[in-house]
Amino acid sequence: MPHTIKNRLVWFLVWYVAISSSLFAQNVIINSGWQFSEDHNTWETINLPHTWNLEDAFDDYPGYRRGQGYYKKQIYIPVEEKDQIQFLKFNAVNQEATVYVNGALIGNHEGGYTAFNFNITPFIRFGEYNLIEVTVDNSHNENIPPLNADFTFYGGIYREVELISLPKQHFSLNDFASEGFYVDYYEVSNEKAGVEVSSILDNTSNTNSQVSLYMELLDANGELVKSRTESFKLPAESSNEFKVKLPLVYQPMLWSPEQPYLYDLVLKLKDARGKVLETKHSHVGFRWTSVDPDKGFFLNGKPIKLIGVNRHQDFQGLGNAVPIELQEKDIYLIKNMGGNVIRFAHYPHHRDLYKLCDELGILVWTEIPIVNKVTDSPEFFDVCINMQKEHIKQYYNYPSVVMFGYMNEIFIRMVFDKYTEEERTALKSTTLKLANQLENLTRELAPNRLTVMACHLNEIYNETGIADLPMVLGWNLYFGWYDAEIKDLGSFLDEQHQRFPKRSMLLSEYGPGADVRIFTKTPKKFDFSTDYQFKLHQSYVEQIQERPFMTGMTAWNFADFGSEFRGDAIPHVNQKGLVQYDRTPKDIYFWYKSVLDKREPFVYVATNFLSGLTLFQDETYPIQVYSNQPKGMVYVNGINLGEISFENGAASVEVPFRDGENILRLEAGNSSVEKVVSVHKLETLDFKNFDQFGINVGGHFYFHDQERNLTFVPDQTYQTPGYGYLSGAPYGMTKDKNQGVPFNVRNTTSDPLFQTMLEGCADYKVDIPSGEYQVRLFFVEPKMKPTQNIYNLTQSAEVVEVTNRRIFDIYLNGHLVQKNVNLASEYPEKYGVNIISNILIPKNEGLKITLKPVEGKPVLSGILIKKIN
Ligand code: GCB
Repeated sequence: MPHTIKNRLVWFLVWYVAISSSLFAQNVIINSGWQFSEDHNTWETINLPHTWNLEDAFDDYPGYRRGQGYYKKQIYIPVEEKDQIQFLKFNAVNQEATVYVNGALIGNHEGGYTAFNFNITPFIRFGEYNLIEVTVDNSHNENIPPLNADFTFYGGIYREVELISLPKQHFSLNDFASEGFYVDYYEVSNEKAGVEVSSILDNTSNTNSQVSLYMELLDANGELVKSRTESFKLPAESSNEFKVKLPLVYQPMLWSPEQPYLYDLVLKLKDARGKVLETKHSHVGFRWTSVDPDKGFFLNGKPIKLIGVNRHQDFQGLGNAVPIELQEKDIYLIKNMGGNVIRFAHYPHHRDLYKLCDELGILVWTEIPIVNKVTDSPEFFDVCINMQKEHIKQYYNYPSVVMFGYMNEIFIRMVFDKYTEEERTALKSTTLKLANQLENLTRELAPNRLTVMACHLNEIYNETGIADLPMVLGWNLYFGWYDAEIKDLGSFLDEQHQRFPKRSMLLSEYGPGADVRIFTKTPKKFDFSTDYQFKLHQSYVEQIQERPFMTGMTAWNFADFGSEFRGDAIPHVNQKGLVQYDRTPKDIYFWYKSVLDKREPFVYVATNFLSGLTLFQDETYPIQVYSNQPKGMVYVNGINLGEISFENGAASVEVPFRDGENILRLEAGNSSVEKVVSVHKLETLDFKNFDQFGINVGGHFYFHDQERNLTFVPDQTYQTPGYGYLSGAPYGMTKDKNQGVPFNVRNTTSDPLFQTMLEGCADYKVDIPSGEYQVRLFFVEPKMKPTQNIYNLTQSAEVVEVTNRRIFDIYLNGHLVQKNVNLASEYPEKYGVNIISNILIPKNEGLKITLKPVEGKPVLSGILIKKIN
């Protein structure tokens, strides 16, 4: 090709691309290369999603930084785009954002979980770099919900930022940052179904424009099902709403969890010459829902028990700044477990997750974060109303969304905080007023969805009448954890059903905390054992299954999540997850799979976390096995233990383990699984096939200590030959609470080892043979100033002066190790203390630990003995 022709062709292409690009809508995610600073002085380069609370929300010091953070970024906007409209869209910033472009204030947004956008066109310099600056504030703000809640309010720009370039005629971005169109359905049934689209079309030019809207509905194979074109006049500088119905589809494919059939709705906005200005897509899922106070939930006219989970959005090590790909894995995990519903708690989550719920067939409850209490101010009301508008409009088009909610346990602070009677009355009426406004707004904006709210166990919701507002009433019930006993769930629900026969109810939260490092033969309330977690969930599912009037249940929570003030077995983390904070499933996840997922035979042996199981002499250990089959066969080391029947997806097998590796095999249906379990089988404490021995003093459970890669055995009263205490009693253990001290212990990650302890223990015996040993004793002062956890209704409210609570001397076999140990005054508060010393034990004497009280009662949390010689 001659050089000049080639040059011309290149120039033509450059010109063509420039011209044509100026005609199309474009959307660029600008997540990379932002500058971040906490003080306007030191800046670091970061990528979004980002939060500044990754470390301080998990360290040993109470609180985390709630204040301002500053972000800035330069973006180049080409001169070719000067006829376009430029929008900056923030998908979520927690919790208040103030945005500047080239130094000019563009706008402010309150609320950390919904998207917002600003038209920045007038402030842009085309053909140049433009400076975007965002001041983010996550300080407590009386006018922005949530005011208080059991999760960490990480500050930062934690979802994508988009730069959107639009032709002057476009789908509006000014309607609460929605897509500018809303998909509705008409006459949906087995025989036929119709789609109606309301589009908001903006014309920002100063001349009238003629546009056309081409709409097509494609089936799952991409084949055209229906289409329609409409022409509209858009007056200069106007925003217009047009409703268009596509013709009815006969014999439609319906959407359901078993068959989440989706059609693709395509909208093409064209100019007068037929050039496409903007293209939009939406899922279309034909389905209808209803609730019946006696018969539960119905999808497409058929009853369906909703069983699934709540989900929080944060992830271990990432806070709320979680890449979307990682978040999507949660939805796959939930589907794979057999869950058919997700409550996105307590705020709207990333929109792509709702899209995935459409695709995988999971029904959704979505809500805004008005949690625990409200503020009686017009500003607070305005923010709440605005937030619910954003929420509904931004999440409207997902067919998976069947319930829109707006409040969670809204009276809980009022029940626990100190108020005068007058204040209480006023707060009740303010709360009710706001609830009424939000209920009406939700019904008006989302007429084809169910409204919903979640309450905690208190009569106040009935008495105020707030519980009668939503179409579905969620109860968050923690029988067998914070309240009463596991079995009390059913009778509570029966009583409510009888008293309020017109209400449709859903068990919106339930579940105990569970730590995979804690396992036991004797699960107890509030001990954080995975065994208690199993016991509670199994019974709850049974109790709900038995009650047709219950629409369903959503476990609290899918995953462990960050809650800074908590002192669970892992401090700062709420451990009620079915999977861990990093999403490694706990055993209970697989139990749910065995009861919910009937697609193919499934078997599971719950031994994944039985690390370092130590058994004495003839002791056996009960192993849980799960399956969706009625019967199965278990083998240990090739020996058939006989046929087992699965009830409610599970069976317990007493396994006679041998020392060393054991092979457990489970067969059911045509499925089988083999697991290797390593067990220390001890005849005596002879240190022959082990070199360390640890005792979880004061605790009834095994504790697998990851710091030392060792499992501490449960404590006991002295048994000969063996180990145990001769005096004292487990500290802080009651019928209702078996955690010892429910607080963060500083300077350790082995909190459960410290949290349980013996008090008043003068003598402790361990029958070890002669030799040289290192003995490590673990202590913590239990009288700590608790951080208030209003959810933990069993926590003792003991706030005490701790100095000189207890002073004691430590002896090993009569030899003084340390005198006048005073945990309260020698160490910082809540400090995990190790005292280590070596001892030579002469023939047959064994080890005797003596804590001689000088003042008060001595305490002891753990013993670790290492053989040296
Ligand atoms: C609740 C709350 C939830 C808490 C949960 C708990 O009822 O709605 O936000 O995290 O209890 O674990 O205590």
